Amino acid sequence: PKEIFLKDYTKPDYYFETVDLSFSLGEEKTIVSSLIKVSPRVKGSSAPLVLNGHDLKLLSVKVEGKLLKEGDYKLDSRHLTLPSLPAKESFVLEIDTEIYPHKNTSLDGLYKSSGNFCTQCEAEGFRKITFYQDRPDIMAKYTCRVEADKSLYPVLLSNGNLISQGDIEGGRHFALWEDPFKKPCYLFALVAGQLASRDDTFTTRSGREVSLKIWTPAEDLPKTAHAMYSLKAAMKWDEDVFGLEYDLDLFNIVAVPDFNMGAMENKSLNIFNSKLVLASPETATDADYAAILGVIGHEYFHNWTGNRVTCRDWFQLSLKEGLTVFRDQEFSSDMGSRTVKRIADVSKLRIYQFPQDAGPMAHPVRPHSYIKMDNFYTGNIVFQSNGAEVVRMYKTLLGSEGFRKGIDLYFQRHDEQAVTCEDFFAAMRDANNADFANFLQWYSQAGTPVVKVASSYNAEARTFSLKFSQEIPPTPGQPTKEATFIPVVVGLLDSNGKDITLSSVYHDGTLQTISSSSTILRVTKKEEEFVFSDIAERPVPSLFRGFSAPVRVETDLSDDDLFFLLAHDSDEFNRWEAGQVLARKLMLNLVSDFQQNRPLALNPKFIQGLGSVLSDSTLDKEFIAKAITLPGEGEIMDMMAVADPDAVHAVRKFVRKQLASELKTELLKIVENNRSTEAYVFDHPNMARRALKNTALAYLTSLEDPSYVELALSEYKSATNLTDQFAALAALAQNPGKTRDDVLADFYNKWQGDYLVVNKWFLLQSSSDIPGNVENVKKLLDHPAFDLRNPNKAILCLQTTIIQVYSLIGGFCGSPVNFHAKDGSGYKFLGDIVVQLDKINPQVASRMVSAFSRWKRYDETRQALAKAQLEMIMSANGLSENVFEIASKSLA
Ligand code: HT7
Ligand code: ZN
Repeated sequence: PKEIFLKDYTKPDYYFETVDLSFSLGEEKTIVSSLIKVSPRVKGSSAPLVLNGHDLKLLSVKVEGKLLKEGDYKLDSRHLTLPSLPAKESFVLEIDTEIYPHKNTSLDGLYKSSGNFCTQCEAEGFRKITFYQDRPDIMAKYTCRVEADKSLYPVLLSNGNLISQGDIEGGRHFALWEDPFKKPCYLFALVAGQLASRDDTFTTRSGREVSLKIWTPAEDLPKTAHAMYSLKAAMKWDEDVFGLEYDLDLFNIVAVPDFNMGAMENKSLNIFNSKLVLASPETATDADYAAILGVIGHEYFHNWTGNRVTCRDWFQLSLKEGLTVFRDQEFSSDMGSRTVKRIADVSKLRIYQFPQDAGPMAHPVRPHSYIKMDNFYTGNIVFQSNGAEVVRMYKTLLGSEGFRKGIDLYFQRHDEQAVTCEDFFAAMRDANNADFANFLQWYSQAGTPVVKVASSYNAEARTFSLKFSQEIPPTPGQPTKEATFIPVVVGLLDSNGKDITLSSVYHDGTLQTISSSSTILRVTKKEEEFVFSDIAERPVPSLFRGFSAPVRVETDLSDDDLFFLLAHDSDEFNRWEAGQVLARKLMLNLVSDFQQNRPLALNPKFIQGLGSVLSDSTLDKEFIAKAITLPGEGEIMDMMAVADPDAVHAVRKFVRKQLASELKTELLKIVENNRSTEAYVFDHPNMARRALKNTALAYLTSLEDPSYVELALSEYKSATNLTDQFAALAALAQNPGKTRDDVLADFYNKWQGDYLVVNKWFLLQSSSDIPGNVENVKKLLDHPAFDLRNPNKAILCLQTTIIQVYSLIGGFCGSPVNFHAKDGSGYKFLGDIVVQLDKINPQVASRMVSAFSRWKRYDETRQALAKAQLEMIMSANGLSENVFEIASKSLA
């Protein structure tokens, strides 16, 4: 497979001005006709026109109405090349192709989902529809005529405005769509099927009435109310916060059960994985409701950040994704609790992004090369979290107003253009006359910077000094790194726990006056010192407030300092962070005790510290739930020289049980005081209440005390919504035994008709850390609701493969103790699945194979076992480029 490099970017030789597409959809085949107005970049160019095409049957090519004969063009398995073209300012190219959507299990290009046609073109799926210059800097105005059997496909949708529709002979009908805005082909979309819509309207601030439609099978319509609420909230928020208004009269969302990712921002026709649209209190949890809000917002926000202004090439992915993820994070913060959202986002960064940045797939925010672009869409539902952090740093440095000025200038300069990350940087800089020093390094260097901070207080001089040193570990292809620009938001606490009003800070020969309780230190060199003056007593520094830069921080703060911050910091994020740092330190020490067969004992101060957070009624309840949740096993393993899944698992379980046992009275009170019999409401106070109650319940149930098991069973039975019911189920499922088996069976019986709920049931079991879970997961593969091993059935019923694969296999890899079972059974299980799955869906298979990518972090036995699986995968026949890229880079 060919590697593509950013440094090789060249402008296209030909631009496409207009594209008229016509689809004749059929059960056995679909005919796609395209008519493109082409104009050479340089007048009189004699360059060949190279079009991408994959799995297409070429029917005919015409240039200026003249049919080309076989010798007039070159066709290989990936390209159609037209060597000689008219030396005119523009000419018309017409291409007819035949494709087979019903056989397309890759869910890339045009495929069928539950009998309906739908498309996914990002990143490079359009080339599976027709021959085209499939690159985002080809921006054209499109029309799309869709024709299909009327009874099978009564609804025909595409981008833009509906121009005309009508019946044609043979029981067929058509719809003609026109998109008035230029777009790259990855934003093209088509949907045809039996769908009903929930309709609403939104009036923009300039008075445009936009018709909003959410399309699903008719029986699911009642479950789209929250999605519609989310869409309207997002439209309003984008006007209020970014001054961005919707630009067409119609906005469609379609929910499909079969989708490789969360959703897709196609112009005016967003396509969603059903799990991110459908919600009712009985079938969706608070987490689902929150994800729907965030992802509906995310896709809508792309209308400006991604669609109106798009990427010049795929290396610039962060230009749209980093910015749009940042925007959806801000949206969700404004709709709920800012601190809690920040904690959740930073946790995700630590779980998904930091480990990736330390492994063989590490790449900068703007990668230098790729084999398969799809492999760069990593993370969970939301990827590019590092890119979002980079955008957040602009805002931290410029303040809200300065950031908004930068955004305004960006749109003023680049509307309807395909641009680069430098263009965004330049807009931010120019709009504010800002000095961003070496900030651009964030785009080009891979790896998570490690920042060490040493503090010292000089009582005589009344100064407090912070010395920073930064280092970015080597990553593949980048053995050495330059210093980068790290904004450090700092506050200093006095002995009462109050913020000291900072008056001035001395740095690099200059004294800067401040007069506020926190300030931003601009750390731009490998080593740098900042000295605060007029500090009356030794303060406790609160560093990187709000997680002001995506770095790993190592400080010289004592445990007492950290307990002090946990109890007093005015920055809530840093209160949580102090608890996490303490927990990580303490767990790492216990891991070493465990490895050396020393008895485990939990520091009583830690229990006390968490205990006081637990009973602090002034704190937000969801914040408390987060504060008493221990760092995950992956996070602890990430800090070890050789990751030891068994030790980390045993220690985390031990700490949880100790906490539960010592704090049981408070935990029980929390469960009892936070029940509600009221109807389900999705708002922050209610979600926070449920989160706290269910976290407490899980702690108590972990004790395996019959009275708490009874309590969890009664919570399970009396629950009036899925959030509470599923939380009680999960609490009970921690402990192997009959109660677990019975309650899991009961839940399946209740929900077997709802595949989204059944997928949660799969996920709960596959990600379970109960001993020997590999065997249970294998059994689940035989469950009637699971279909991976029958590709024919899979084609008919894709949802049972794709979503369930995520639930079952993805969940399994997320349970370190079972995936890394020392006998290699977890690795073998995944290896076999990857080879099988790669034939059905390479994008999903490559995401699964990434679970092996950090195999070198484990002991020799595990290394050998994982390596053997990677080698086995590499030797499989007909391996996809997607899996090849991950497996080969992992082995390198
Ligand atoms: N921009 C969208 C990315 C996406 C995608 C990428 C590769 C393969 C399949 C895909 N489905 C959607 C999604 C987003 O930004 O949320
Ligand atoms: Zn996106």
